[in-house]
Amino acid sequence: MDSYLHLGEPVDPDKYVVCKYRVTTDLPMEKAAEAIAAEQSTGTWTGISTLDNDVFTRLGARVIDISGDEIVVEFPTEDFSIEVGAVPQILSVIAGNLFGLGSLKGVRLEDVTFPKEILDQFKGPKFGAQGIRKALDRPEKPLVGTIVKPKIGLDPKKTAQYVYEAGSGGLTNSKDDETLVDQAFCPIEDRTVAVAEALDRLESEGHRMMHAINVSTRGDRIVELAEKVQSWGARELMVDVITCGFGAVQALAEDPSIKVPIHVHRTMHGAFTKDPLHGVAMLPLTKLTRMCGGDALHIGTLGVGKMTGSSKDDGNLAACLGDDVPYKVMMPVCSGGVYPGIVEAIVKKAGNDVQIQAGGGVAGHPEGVRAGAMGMSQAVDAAFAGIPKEEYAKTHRELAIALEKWGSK
Ligand code: CAP
Ligand code: MG
Repeated sequence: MDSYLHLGEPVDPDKYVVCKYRVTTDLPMEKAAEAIAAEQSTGTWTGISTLDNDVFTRLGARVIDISGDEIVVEFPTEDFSIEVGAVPQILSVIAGNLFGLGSLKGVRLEDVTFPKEILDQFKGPKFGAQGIRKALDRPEKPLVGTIVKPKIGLDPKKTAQYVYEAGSGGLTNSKDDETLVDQAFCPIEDRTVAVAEALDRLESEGHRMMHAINVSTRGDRIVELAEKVQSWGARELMVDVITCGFGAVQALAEDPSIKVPIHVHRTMHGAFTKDPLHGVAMLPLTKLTRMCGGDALHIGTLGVGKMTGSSKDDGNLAACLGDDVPYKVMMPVCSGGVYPGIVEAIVKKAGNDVQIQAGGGVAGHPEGVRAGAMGMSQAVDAAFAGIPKEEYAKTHRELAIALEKWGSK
């Protein structure tokens, strides 16, 4: 039997799923790379009599490159399900057993690229960034949003009041927090109806806004819940992709009865994205979320906000916006410890095709939610116009108060 090592051969992204892994091991790197290629394709820990040469050659993973602690492994498309868009099976090949291999101290999936044959199995976002912008009548400026805070505890009426104040302060988006779905203190039906009324009221006053209702629930119920939430007036849905699974995003995006965009949260991702030497980087997750139909996805604050780990730009922005895949653009969402003083820094890094949102940075404003929303909106307006925030704050007091309270970067 040949080896899984094909070092120096050209990578063939048209025929193979190409993965980049970072490996920490006491083994020689070739041995470690072979162990990964074997475990994830045709092999196991020992030679086996049932593996013939034909299967090995056709389906065996191929280690194409080893540079320092980074290895490139390509998997033949034939290793993947013929079932269209089968993410669980894809993940068990590219990000499965290898993480538990005792011979490796650490292994991290850094990136993956899929050949056209697999990309074409997926539909991508139904609305995408452009669809969201169109619904909000906001063609160019960054979207600016909030997460209703406290995370849990407000009743439907208070939630709707928060949304109304946020909208009257100029925000284009708001959303449930990831831990709020359908608790007794804030039933999802009552919340959705109350928020819909607040959004209608804002619209009658000339301001368009979306609020994403969190429908994260059991796999067998999520589409049904989303349909109900939509019938109660939701203009956007939210789903926690890691806890619900990529199939949940796909089920919502591909269901013809769902006619509103899907905001994708990534709660729990830190469990495997945060360690630089072990786990899965955000980038593969971003690519898969766009493939599965997320219209907007949290990508962190590019090293500026409160969350650590993969919050610096490690390709996620490009994976949301790039035209190298046959899908609509997915709106990148910068969230986590955002306040007006860091908006300029985020826009400088991310550009204008972004949704910037703040929970504490709105609800924590000394003059309340409406003023907090005004502070955030003013910060975005200043960044969009290229006017330094300190300059803009001279004529915009809500921004000035926010800068005084939280400072800036
Ligand atoms: C932001 C947030 C989001 C984080 C998650 C929160 O609130 O609602 O869940 O953005 O970060 O609860 O922290 P604040 P990430 O604005 O009050 O920080 O998307 O990076 O995982
Ligand atoms: Mg949150």
